Amino acid sequence: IVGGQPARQGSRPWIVSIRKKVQTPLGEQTIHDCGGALIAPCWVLTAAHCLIRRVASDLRVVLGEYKLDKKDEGEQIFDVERLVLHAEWSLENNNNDIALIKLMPKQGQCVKETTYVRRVCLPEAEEDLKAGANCDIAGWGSDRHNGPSTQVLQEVQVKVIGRERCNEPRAYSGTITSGMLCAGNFERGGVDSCQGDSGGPLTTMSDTNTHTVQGVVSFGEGCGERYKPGVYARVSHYVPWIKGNLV
Ligand code: 4AZ
Repeated sequence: IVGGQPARQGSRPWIVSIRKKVQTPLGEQTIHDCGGALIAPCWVLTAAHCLIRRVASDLRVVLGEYKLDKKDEGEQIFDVERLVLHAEWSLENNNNDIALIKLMPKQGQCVKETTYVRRVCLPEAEEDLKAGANCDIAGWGSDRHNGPSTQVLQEVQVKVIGRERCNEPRAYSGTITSGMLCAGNFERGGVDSCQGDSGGPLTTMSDTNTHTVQGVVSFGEGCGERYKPGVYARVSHYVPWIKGNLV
């Protein structure tokens, strides 16, 4: 996250750390790979590009995560049962960069909802966010292009940028589809997602404090540059796909 600040522990209980297992001389460890969002007790929403060259047994999901290098109070850790990538995801143009991870239940149950671990809501199908709408992004990604991951969960507010503007020649020049959403600060830059935030949620908050996942961190040119806002998979466009795959 570029231009952000540490989140308060427990303030984003739906965010997860998707971790890749690695063998070290000390035995098996895991390293943070991508973000995701808990949308049902056994299901995490993330980006398809996070799961390229991965199989379920390579991964572990940590919920209630706050400091990456610490065992935080309220953490819940799951192996992965199944990966579901959008069949029309394209690595060439980043279209349909959305996927689901099914957690492996323990004794017939996945997540136990607590103050540290909770679901986020899905939007209505094709619901549209207005340009200028305030959203939050959060993650453990770098705070600058090519920087390292951050240890403490970071968050920042960004504004939705209309598709027309995001498709201007000085921006993404016609490559932003109806399955994508741009957010950031178009003229100034400085607030953005970055490497390691991929797969994580862009959320909105309603007047009744209900949080809804409207975007999934997908791609961008650099991080925090003017005219090159972050691009997110537009979750409302994929609600039928998501609901149809939660089985
Ligand atoms: C990445 O490399 C990445 N500024 C993620 C998000 C953005 C850029 C790059 C958006 O995973």
